[in-house]
Amino acid sequence: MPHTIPAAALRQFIAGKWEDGDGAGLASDNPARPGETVAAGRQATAEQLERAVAAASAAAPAWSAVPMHERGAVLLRAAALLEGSAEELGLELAREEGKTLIEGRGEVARAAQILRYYGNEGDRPAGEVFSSPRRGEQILVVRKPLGVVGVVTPFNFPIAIPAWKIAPALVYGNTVVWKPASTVPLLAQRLAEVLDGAGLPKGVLNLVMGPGALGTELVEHPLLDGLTFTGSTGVGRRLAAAGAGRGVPVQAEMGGKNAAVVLAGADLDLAAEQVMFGAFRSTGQKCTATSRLVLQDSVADDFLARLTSRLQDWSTGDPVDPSVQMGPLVSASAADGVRRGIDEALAGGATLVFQGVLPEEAGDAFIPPTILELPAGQADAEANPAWADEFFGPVLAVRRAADAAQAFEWAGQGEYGLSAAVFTQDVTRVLEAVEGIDVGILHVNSESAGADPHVPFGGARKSGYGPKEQGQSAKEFFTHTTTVYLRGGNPA
Ligand code: UN1
Repeated sequence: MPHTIPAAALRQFIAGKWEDGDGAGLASDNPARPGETVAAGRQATAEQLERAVAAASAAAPAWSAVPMHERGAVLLRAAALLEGSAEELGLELAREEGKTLIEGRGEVARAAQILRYYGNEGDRPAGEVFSSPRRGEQILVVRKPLGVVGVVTPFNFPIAIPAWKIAPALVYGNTVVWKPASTVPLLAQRLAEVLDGAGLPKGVLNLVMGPGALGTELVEHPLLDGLTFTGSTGVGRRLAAAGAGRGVPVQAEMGGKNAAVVLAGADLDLAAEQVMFGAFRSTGQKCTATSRLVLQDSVADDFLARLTSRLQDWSTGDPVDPSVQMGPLVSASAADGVRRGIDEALAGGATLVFQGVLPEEAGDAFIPPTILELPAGQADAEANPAWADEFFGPVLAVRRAADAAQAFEWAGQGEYGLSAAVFTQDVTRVLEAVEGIDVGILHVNSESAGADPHVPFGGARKSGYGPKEQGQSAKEFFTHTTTVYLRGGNPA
């Protein structure tokens, strides 16, 4: 039983060695079981961060000289190791982060898939050849690593998001200093152990666990050549500004306030299922989660009846129980913030359409699936925090639109522009949505969350800064180019 599992020991990984942190205490707790410590140790100090960056810097020239094919082979071995541990790691993930066991295992499998994609990148083109306007010349665009890259990752995908940053960083020849969210240090350690076990040379990957301040120290470090971040817009912008001040590139994936639009004529059962997944899987803690629902008036009541009837069977509870569909938020304090948001939304005129029930023993980190309908008046709806702000929890804010044009306008409102979902069977409406909703990711007849490793991932406006992640856009961020004008030494 999970209660009897002793807390795992947390360690830092610096210059190829596992060592205790020298800083303050660090522990991760099971948000579903107050008082249960999942992992414990000590934070890294500024001195340990310094050694981590120095190790990454020292390892950089040799690692960039390793053929890309061999760098990819390390990632392919890591993918296989990760797959072999999916059961244990999925359980640890559920205990430390609070997502369900099925989602936890799924995330480990996804991290393996990401490692495999970038592992195979070792065999794909590493640059480009252009023709020259001059005879006897070719132009090569050669890709080179940035050097030492800082990786700062959030709690909500403790293993998949780090994999999709670290894997491209490594295969394109960079070395890494990684600072994970301090709520999920154990899963960070597990991924670092896997990469270490797969044969990464010393110093190529370094892991420092500790407070957010370490992220700032990283980006300000004179030996750091780039930083990739996923998390809140506030922190992302501060890190981006600090990077810009030093002239180093920063890639920041930040918040979302993603809408699902359900139009007349859509398959309402399919839409209800997908909206439920988009809004409530992972307890709504995805930057791609659906938090706005815009319903065409003529189908609104029918759709809400189908959605709420599905949610009646959606149980919230301890995520390691296989019969449970939704676990707690990552912590009681995260849940407090969401509860405050719900109260403010209700005070601002929203009405409660649906709220699931919690088991009696549920602690303070739990919030049931919650659907709020916003006031009909446009100004009141748009000022409502459930419409304007990212709650990062299981809360869906509903509005009714007269037609598709109004629905798309509302779906694209605000400063965020990460993802959207449109449910329709009319291809004309699909084309209007592609043109009319300014988002980085648009799903047609599927939920707003989800990402494949070979295609660009990222948002418009307040949701993203710098090159997008994944696929070939990852190469854009993790490399710079040397354009080589190449002629023979002895032109005719
Ligand atoms: C997904 O939609 O499955 O922080 C992935 C996040 C995103 C990842 C979403 N960067 O939630």
